[in-house]
Amino acid sequence: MSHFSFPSLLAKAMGANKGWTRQWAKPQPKSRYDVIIVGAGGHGLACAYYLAKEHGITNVAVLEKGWLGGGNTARNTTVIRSNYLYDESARLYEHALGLWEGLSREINYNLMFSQRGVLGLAHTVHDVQILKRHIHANRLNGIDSEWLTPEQAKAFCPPLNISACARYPIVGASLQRRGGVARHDGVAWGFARAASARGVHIIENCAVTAINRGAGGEVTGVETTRGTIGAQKVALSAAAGTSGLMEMAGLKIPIECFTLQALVSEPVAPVFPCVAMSNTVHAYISQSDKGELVIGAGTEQYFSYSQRGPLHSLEHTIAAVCEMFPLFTRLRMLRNWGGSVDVTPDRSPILGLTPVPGLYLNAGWGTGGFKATPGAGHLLAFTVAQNRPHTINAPFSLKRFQTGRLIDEAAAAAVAH
Ligand code: FAD
Ligand code: PYC
Repeated sequence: MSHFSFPSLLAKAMGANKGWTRQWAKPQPKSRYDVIIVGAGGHGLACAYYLAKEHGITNVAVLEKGWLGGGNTARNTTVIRSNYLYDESARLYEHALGLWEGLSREINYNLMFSQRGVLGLAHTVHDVQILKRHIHANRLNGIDSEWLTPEQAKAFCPPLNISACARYPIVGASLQRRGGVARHDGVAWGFARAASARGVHIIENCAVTAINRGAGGEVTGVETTRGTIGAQKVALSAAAGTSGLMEMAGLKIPIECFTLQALVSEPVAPVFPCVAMSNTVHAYISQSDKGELVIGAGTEQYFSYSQRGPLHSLEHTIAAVCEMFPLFTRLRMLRNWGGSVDVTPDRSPILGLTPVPGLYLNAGWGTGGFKATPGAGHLLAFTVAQNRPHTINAPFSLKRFQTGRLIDEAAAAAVAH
């Protein structure tokens, strides 16, 4: 028999124990924790890390029904930006962007965070008006955002076709230079390792099947596929799984789930220097450090918890990409996938307390929650630790659907979501 097993060779090849691979302790669940976080996506893991780091709460378990970072965290196209329209959203996403800027160093994990700039392409007078309105609002909020002519956009993104003969000619573009991309699964692994190092338990293959409540209605723990686990506080951070979990606690929330698809091309040499997004033709594109072009579609127009979607919407997306970037006409698609995104009526997240004492909610990030990962985790940790929302997430309460004080970011996705 060979001296080396395949896993040990693989671990060696990946540099195991050098501090940068996918390493974290795999504990058995305890019978009781101070805080249980449901969902080991980027948000739940970030929350666990900040609970331990900033609030000294380490008796924490993150329960995950599948594997760590296997939900939308692993399925997104990694666009990061903070150029949202409304003041509340600008504060929220800028808080997250500020955390991204120091995160690789803070958690000692290369998140491949790359501020290569995010272009929002305009094809019509209407696009120009919407994008300029965003730029003005962003600047009033101290967020970098600027307007480019077609020629300036082409200088920034050379593959862009700015011919006036194009079916949807480019008439200008918004640019957030501090926007960019990061390595999506690295974010989950990095936060997992950093939280685990501070004593947090991350428990995979452990689906929550019921929320337990005491005589006063307060949370007392959860039922799981690995048994009953007690907790003083439970934070739900389960994306498309949220409505079901809230119903387990006797609450209904205004969230609908849709499939959102993406694809990558075969890898090519570096050719695409930024992120470019077009709402009108319904496509966005960047290039990963592996060389694949990362291309995203719009949401499917029917409810679904499925993590796959039909090919015809991808065909539409690819046609749009080829119109804007004719250089890519002969590239081949390598793989495609989908995720089920949790969408609220105003396209803004819910982050705060719930009517159930000890139950906290982080959901409704829809098509745009990757960019928020450190910020959402940071604010959820604050909310859980203090039992009150931080000023940044206070406007994003569940109550807004009763009071009508919505934060309507329907135009925020920058692509047709
Ligand atoms: P997830 O990563 O989905 O984590 C939730 C976890 O909860 C899952 O792992 C799930 O298994 C677990 N769970 C659910 N129910 C239970 C249960 N009962 N018990 C235990 N565990 C449970 N956002 C951007 O900002 N930029 C983008 O470019 C972007 N592109 C996207 C492209 C696609 C194709 C998709 C699908 C999404 C995109 N998003 C983007 C959105 C982004 O991916 C999500 O908003 C974000 O990843 C949500 O993170 P999360 O940690 O809340 O969710
Ligand atoms: O929110 O920027 C975004 C985004 C891009 C693709 C999906 N969401």
